[in-house]
Amino acid sequence: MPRPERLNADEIQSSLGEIDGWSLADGREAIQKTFTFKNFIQAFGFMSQSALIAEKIDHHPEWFNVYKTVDVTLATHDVDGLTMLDFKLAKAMDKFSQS
Ligand code: H2B
Repeated sequence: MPRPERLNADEIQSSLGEIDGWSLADGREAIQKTFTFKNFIQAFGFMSQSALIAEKIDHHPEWFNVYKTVDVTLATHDVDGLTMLDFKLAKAMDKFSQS
């Protein structure tokens, strides 16, 4: 499958406008969000659901979990920037975090 193209600054801003709680990372073209759950099991369930979609779309998150918190950073390593895959994964993760 061809990799999607790197988004430009305007495309990044408009894509960011479609999702809540995500912001641009410092010093790097990436987006990040901290998810906080009720407990570790909820956090881990979210990570399991996210892992399945990540495998399906062949696009993987960078994340750091401590107890009920998951810090997520999304970027497309292949283009050293952001692509629509990051926003697709961000939207899916937002949905899983609410279920
Ligand atoms: N995940 C992310 N976040 N960025 C990538 O560029 C990427 C990936 N590339 N998962 C994929 C895997 C690539 O390495 C494989 C070979 O398709």
